[in-house]
Amino acid sequence: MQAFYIRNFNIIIIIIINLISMGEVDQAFIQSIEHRPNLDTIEIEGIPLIDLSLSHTTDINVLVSKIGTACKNWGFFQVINHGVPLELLEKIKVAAKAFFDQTMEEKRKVKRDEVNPMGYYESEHTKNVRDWKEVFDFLIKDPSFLPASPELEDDEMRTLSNQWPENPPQFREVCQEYAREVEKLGYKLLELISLSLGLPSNRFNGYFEDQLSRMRLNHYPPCPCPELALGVGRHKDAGALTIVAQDDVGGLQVKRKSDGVWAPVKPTSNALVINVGDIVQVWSNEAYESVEHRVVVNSERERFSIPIFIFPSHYVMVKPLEELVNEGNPPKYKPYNFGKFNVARNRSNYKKLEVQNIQISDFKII
Ligand SMILES: O=C(O)CCC(=O)C(=O)O
Repeated sequence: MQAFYIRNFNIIIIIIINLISMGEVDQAFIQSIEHRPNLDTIEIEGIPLIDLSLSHTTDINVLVSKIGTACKNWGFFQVINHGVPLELLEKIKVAAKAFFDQTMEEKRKVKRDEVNPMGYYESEHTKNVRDWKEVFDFLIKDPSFLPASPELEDDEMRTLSNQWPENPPQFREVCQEYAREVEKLGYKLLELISLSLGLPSNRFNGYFEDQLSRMRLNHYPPCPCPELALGVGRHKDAGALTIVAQDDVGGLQVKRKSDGVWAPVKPTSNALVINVGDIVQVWSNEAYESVEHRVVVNSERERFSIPIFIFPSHYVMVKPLEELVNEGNPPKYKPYNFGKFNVARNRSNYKKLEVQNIQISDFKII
């Protein structure tokens, strides 16, 4: 009986603390109960760490097989000896901090909006809940071209171009140099993924001639109610591949395929985090899956992360690859135009929609 009272007392205290925190924080940040994070520290082994260096003792087939297994079992892995110079990795983290440390007035000089979605933004929504973060986005290929609207019958295109801040000094140069190096890694990984599917290494090359890839700097400030909000809400990445540099704070979590448990991606010195996106899921006809992930925040330390999203050209029709489908394994997705998909998907970044935004499951053949 006493235990019953103590348990209920604890629950009431937690509810009161949550209500006080909710009072401090805009309701737009509050996740619905089923999506709130459990902040207990959990140690989970599993997300593979793959060494990309090919010494004379390592057979390329061993590497390809490790990549294939990681894509199949997790959709996520980390890589070391990836070829991105470590000093550059350090420089980009310093540049990110220097940018976000500026005043709001300074950052808003390069504020993005629905018309020009490249630049600084502090009120992005994921799955219609506001994220506890601020971001700076830029295109790898500048300018890039995108459909003007998601409507299929509308042929109008629009031009996207980057906005660069005057400060901090060298910010643009460091961002662009880092992006160039990570882009090379991205294509190398796509080659390994292609080989792991039994395809020629250059199978995906033609899809990226007018790539819409972009890089993002994420800053997650300390949050007074980390049990109620998320740095980025649960989502899957719409592109082919994502490559993330993270600092040592931790917070990225992956929904483990085997049991749906949220598994932390442990910060690992000098490593980059890789995840396959929706496009690889469709190309591979679900041999590989784009896995849901999210970012939890904490009340003490700010966190920085730097993803590069590898996106194909706007005119690419994404569909299961012919070589990977047959009578026994028919296509699981209807073809869709990447540019139109991307435009539709980005609509929910700016405002809370009443319904879930477009997902690749909308193209699934049942
Ligand atoms: O912060 C991270 O580690 C990942 C960020 C992420 O998932 C995103 O920006 O879409």
